[in-house]
Amino acid sequence: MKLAMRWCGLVLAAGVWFGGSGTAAAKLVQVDLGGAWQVAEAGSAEFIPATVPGCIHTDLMAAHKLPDPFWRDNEASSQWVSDKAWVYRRSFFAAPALLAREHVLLRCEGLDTLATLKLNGAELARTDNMFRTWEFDVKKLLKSGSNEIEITFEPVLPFIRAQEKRRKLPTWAYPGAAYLRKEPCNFGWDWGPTLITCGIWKNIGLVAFDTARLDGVLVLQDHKQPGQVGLEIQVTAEGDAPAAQVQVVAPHGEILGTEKAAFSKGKASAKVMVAKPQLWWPAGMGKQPLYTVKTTLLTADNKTLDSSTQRIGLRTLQAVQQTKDTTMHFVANGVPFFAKGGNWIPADQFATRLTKERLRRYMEDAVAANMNSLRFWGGGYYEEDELFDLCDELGLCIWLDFKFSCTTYPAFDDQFLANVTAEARDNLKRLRHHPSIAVWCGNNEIMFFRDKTWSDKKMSEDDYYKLFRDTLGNQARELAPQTDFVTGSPDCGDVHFWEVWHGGKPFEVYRNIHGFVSEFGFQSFPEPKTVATFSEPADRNSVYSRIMMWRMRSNRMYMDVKEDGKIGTDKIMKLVKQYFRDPKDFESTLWLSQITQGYGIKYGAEGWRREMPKSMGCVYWQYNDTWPCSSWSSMDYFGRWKALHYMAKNFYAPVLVSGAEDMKAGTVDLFVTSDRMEDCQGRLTWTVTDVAGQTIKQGALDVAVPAHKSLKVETLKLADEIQKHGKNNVLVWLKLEVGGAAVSDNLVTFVYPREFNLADPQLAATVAEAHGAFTVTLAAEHPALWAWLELDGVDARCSGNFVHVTKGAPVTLSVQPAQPLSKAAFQKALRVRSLFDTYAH
Ligand code: BMA
Repeated sequence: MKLAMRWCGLVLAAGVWFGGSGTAAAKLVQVDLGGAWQVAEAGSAEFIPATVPGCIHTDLMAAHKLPDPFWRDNEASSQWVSDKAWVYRRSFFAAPALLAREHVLLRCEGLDTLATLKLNGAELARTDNMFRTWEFDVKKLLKSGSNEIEITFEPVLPFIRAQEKRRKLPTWAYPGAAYLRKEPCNFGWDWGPTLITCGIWKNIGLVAFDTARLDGVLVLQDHKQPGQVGLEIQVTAEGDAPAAQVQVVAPHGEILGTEKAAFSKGKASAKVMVAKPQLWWPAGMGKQPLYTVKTTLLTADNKTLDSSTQRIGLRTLQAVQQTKDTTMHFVANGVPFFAKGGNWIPADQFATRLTKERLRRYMEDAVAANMNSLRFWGGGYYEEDELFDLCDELGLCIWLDFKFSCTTYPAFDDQFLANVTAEARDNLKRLRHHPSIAVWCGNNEIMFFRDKTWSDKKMSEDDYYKLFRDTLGNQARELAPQTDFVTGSPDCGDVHFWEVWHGGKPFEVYRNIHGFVSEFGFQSFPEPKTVATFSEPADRNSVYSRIMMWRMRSNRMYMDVKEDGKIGTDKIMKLVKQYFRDPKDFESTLWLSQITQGYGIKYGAEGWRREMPKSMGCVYWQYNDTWPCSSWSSMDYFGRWKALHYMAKNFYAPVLVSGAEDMKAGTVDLFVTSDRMEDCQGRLTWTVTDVAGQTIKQGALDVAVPAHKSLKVETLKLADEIQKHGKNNVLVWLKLEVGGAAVSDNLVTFVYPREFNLADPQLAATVAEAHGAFTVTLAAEHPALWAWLELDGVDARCSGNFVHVTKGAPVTLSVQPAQPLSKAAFQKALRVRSLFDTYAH
């Protein structure tokens, strides 16, 4: 594995590329071989245009040979694609100067997955791991002038079936897939389709160099002395380089130090002291200044052989595992903090069509919802460099799983272990400098498949520890020694709590567990606009229509499983009706499922934040989607915020006001919870009304809000009011102001919302416009609960949504349409509704 890509191909004429002018004889050169390729089924002469990086499905779609697999049930009729072998090819030009270099390599940063490579007709190599960077010596095979490269991808199912025949691996996922180092959820998951890709999914090109090149740069930080950070930059090289030069540049461009170090046994080490360091902090705790480390490999007469650039953050960041005295928690620069976030899954089944812009928006939306952490879950692929760059810039702390999930693995096979070792080394070296990485984690949920010995359900603990704790752990400890490593999730004191969704229990059981909750979740349907992208109008008569249920994968991990989606749909509907009422129509069902999901996740999240430090993390399942579907996500495939995402913005607020109700005692304990770095003073106002909105009682108190603490500040005794008005007729409205500005509000009830006999709230919206930006003020005569707005036919992002409005307490939201709208068009498109509108009256 080499450092981050520095492709520098020059285009001369269509389809002809070369690099290396021959003048800077000693410097490493890279020639990009991405771009326009051709692809055909093996044995066919009918080549179609292909794009590299890319995959076979997107190439076939672009050539109109494959209808959109996301439309209705097209997934089923798309299966032929993965049953075939596909040949990718292109020609390219190699200049004599390039061939004159000492070493000329073909470098493939990602081949998905069983590939045979040919250069000018001769077989070069076979590969079997999509997560590795493969490099091959091609100096002898290359010709001066035109060359032909051809990569054939074999279908993977016959391979894994043959392996399974020899020895079956107990699994929750696709049978046999664990034999192949390929994105596990590509075979289907309980939220994603079975669309098995192949192709050149990352950069490909030639690398030519003389003498030596960089192999790795490890930056070690010493924070022990106050007021300074000592950096030790360890450079490793391949070949015989005399020296390395290292330069450290401050966030605003000032050069802090340039040091040269000689190599000894393939390693050079330079030290730079950073005085008055600007520390990198998680989002909400401070800024994210990024320093630059520039490393140059030098010849004896100071000519550059190779160079690389890395952005780092000065910080310590730990994942402290659970002990009998403390719960698992994160610590940044010595400050323990509550991790607030979600679980990230691949954001597209066809990963190569993700753009940097899409990734940026996903990460900005995490910060917009007051998150400071994300878990990059183990069933996907090692995420893009760009994604980590964004997390570095935004202060999102990453729990980074190695890509092993929900199945046993053939740890008894030494070849498999060697393959995995190379994969781990590639990805550790690629990613380890990112300040956002809080912890490397060996696997997702494989501890549940661990037993004394192998059986038809489990793998042996010896093999489990050999693979996850030792093989992966040893690589992590060697290559990223300052980042914590844990064997698995939940195998380090974190909690995956599935009693609600998979166990059929009510949301209240969230209050029975504590700790660092790294998975828990409840599903909802996507909103109408998203449903319309994959369905015909007739599919939208019920969430039990065949096409709606096609999108429900709980209990149906991959296509061949004979389950039509009814089990999962029933699970959503059961809690919708338990907490709310029967929605009156299809659209109301979609929205009410989202309100139910948000209601439940909020219930858990607030409880855990309230009891910090007993609980120190809430990372819900799941943040995003891989295609338009019903799922646990808070944001759908198109990035549309579900009700949960808007609610997360509130329940993850830096300073939270919340209430814990006790129905039996008729009390509400009021809490303020702070993730701020400084203490502050607040004013907490509470108002008790009936469901018609009439005030029964109110009060206010000044509260001290200490940094990183949660405090019970008051107990409201409402037994008399409950007695008089009825438990289903009492609402407790909370508002917290700091420095005169509202920072958090909340609503506490003593019964499930289904028991409220709501009056028509007469919800009304007033629109104001300034320079293309809109504000909408929602007002109501009676409580409008979970009031939300949307624009017909136009996407919009709101400052808040699914809010509670009542007489005398209007709510103003800013709304940014995705496309420019006149005020008249905005008003025409605007729709406002609340819980009341989802029921038949
Ligand atoms: C957990 C995750 C995923 C899965 C989710 C919902 O086990 O790790 O594998 O999608 O639950 O079942």
